Amino acid sequence: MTIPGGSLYQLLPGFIDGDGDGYGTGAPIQVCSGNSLPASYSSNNDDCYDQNAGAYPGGGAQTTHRGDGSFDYNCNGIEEKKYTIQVVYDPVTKKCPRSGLVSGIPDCGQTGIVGYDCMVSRPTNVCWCQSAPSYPVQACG
Ligand SMILES: [Ca+2]
Ligand SMILES: [Ca+2]
Ligand SMILES: [Ca+2]
Repeated sequence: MTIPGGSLYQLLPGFIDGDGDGYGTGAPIQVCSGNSLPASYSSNNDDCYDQNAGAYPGGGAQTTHRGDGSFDYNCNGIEEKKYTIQVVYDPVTKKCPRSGLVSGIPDCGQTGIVGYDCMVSRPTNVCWCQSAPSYPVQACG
C-alpha cells in the first residue's frame, strides 16, 4: 500500500467495515493509517448490517432479505414496503386509485398483483382495473 506523503504512519480511530459500503460497525479501534484510514475501515459505525453492502444508511429497497432475515436496508430500524397503494374505493373522494395492489399488500419478498387503469364501477362503488396486471415482488428497505 502506498502512503501519500511518504512513510509517515499514524494511529487513527476507526471502525471495521466488513462489507466495504463505507459504513463501519462495532467499537472503535486504533488503525495504523497513512493520511487517512485504509480500505475496510470507516470513520463511523453507522452500518446496521456489516455483511451486506446494500444495507447502509440511505440504502434502497430490495426484494430479498439482507442476510439475517431483515429487509431494513436503510438502517432506520423499520422495514418500509415499496408497494402499499391498494385499489379500493375511497368513499371520501368517491374515486379509486388509477393503479395499485388488487390483492392486498404483500409481505417483503412476496409477489403481489398490481392492476392498472382502474376506475369505479357504478353504482356498486367497486374498483375494477382494465389493463393487464403485473406481478411485482414486494421490495422493502
Ligand atoms: Ca459496512
Ligand atoms: Ca452494510
Ligand atoms: Ca428501513
